[in-house]
Amino acid sequence: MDKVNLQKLEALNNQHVISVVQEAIQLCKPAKVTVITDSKEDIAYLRNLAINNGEEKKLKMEGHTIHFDGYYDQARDKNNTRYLLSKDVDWGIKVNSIEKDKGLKEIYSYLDDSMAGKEMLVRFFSLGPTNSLFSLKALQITDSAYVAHSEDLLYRQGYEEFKKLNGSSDFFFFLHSAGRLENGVSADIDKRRIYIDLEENRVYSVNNQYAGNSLGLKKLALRLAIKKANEEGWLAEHMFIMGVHGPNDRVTYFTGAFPSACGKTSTAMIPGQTIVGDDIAYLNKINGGVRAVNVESGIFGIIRNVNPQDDPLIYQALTSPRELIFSNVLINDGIPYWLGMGKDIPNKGVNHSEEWFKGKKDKDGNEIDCSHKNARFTIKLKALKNIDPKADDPAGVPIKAVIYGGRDSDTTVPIAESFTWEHGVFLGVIVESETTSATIGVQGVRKHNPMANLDFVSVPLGTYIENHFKFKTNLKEVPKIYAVNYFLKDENGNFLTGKAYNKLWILWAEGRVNGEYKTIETPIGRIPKYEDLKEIAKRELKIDYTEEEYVKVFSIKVKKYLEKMERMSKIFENVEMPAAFIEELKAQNERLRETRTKFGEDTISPFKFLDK
Ligand code: GTP
Ligand code: SPV
Ligand code: MN
Repeated sequence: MDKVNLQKLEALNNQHVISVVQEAIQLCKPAKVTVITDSKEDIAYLRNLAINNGEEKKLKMEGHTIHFDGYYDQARDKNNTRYLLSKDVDWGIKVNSIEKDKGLKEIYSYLDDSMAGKEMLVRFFSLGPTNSLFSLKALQITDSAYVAHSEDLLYRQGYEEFKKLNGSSDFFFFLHSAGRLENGVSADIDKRRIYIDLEENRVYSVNNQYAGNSLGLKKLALRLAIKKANEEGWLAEHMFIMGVHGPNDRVTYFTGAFPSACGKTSTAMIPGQTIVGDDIAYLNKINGGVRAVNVESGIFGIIRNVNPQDDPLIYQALTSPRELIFSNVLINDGIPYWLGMGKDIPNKGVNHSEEWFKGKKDKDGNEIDCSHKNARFTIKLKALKNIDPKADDPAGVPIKAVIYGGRDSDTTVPIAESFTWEHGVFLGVIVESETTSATIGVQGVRKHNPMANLDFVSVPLGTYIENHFKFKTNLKEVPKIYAVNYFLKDENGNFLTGKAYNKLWILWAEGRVNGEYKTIETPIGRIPKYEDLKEIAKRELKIDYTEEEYVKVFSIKVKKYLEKMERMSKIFENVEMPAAFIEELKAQNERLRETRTKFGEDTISPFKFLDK
């Protein structure tokens, strides 16, 4: 490290920072080390480096670049993401782990020399707004200028924040190397590893580039944060935060957890609302109320189906000059194209499979789409016109409602309100989702995904859930909890509710939180009355919402729900869960059984519950 860079490190007055950087240098043996501060010059250096080393290429439009991840590095690699644990643990969920000494030895061997001939970048960030009680500090070391640049768009700068540590070791540390590159992408995918050391608050990641694997601050930091939150009594969640805009300029803040690729960004972007964040939130109790901050300050969003009709604001941001990274889309003549963009797609170009032409097949004989289904864009939140004015508020925003959503084609209603906080936590625990392209593996398989956070849970599941139940303690105002489902399908496999309808459900919930609308009590929770949805649909969507549509999706599929409860009973049979959960499961089961006996039907129209 040269003198200038060393001075930048020393200015932080933190021996812990100096030693982890030194250790990383000894291990990875870079040709050069560059410390990036919060200065404009340092950030600009990084941006140019990504272009100069070929990790990003300039596109026609000013500020736009394209980055490709390897063909087999297009999503989170759950199999090779492991906790380093000194002893076997039973967390009540499948824990992907490796014995610590063995794991460290393995990953050190892959990191050894990994930066030979390359430049090591040292970056400091704040997870959450700066100057905030909510926020955590994170140190990222990487040899990928794309990773460092992405984090610059997605997180708040933290070099100055690190000075406030006063020499303490209270920060997360992420060491990443893309490993050996071929044509600009990680070549040794078979040696891709992401190893998490919960005791040291560190993550090592090697031989990968896809952001979910490489960017320490995203899902790797979430895993570390969940453990910390559990110990300290707050929540670290896979959640969006949004301002929902009701009548008379009323703004009510919601937070919502959906599994990957199941609707966080699309909910936070519902027309007429304002976005605080779309992926990761920290929730704390302050003065008897729940407040939340967006851990991030940008969006690493799914680009598929972003088009002028469905996502006008994102589309506008993606098609005007600004700093923006496209990943894994098709490039033809310096212009990006992707699935579902609502434009004719050229039949050749360059994409994540390198030179691409329509009909091209991969090694396994599968036809390669023009862009990957999990292709994404990276922008700052402030690129969006609907950014909420409080998006950077160090005190967070006051949360009045929490939403849990899955991807369920045949059982759960579009929206239901929980009877109590405990019932709401229960609804979060029983979220199921059909798998998507955001993780490597078969798609469309129904998987249990408690709080949409299963992939990132880093403590025993029972402890994690208990922390949610306990969160209510000392709250003067308890947020309402909703379970939503945008993905019901008809007999022919077509979605029953279009994306536009999501606005109905959310605005109904906003009304409920503010004391409006009566509900229909069903065994699975309180659902909207037809006339209220009809009124909101008329007012907000200018459509006539028909009774037929309503009955189709809000009928309670008692048989299907009972099957779901059976799946849950099985899953939790041998898991140590909080008593409150076991009670809720029992009560929900009983309510469903009684309902089936009373009505003698598998599917019950919502109107029938009115006559009760
Ligand atoms: P991550 O960034 O992976 O955490 O995902 P996310 O939860 O933010 O997912 P996002 O909102 O980007 O949605 C993912 C995909 O689901 C997109 O391709 C959307 O088009 C689709 N989608 C979102 N909302 C709806 C909906 O209401 N109905 C249908 N049919 N598809 C939807
Ligand atoms: C997700 O998979 O939930 C994402 C994308 O938001 S990534 O953070 O890259 O995993
Ligand atoms: Mn996510």
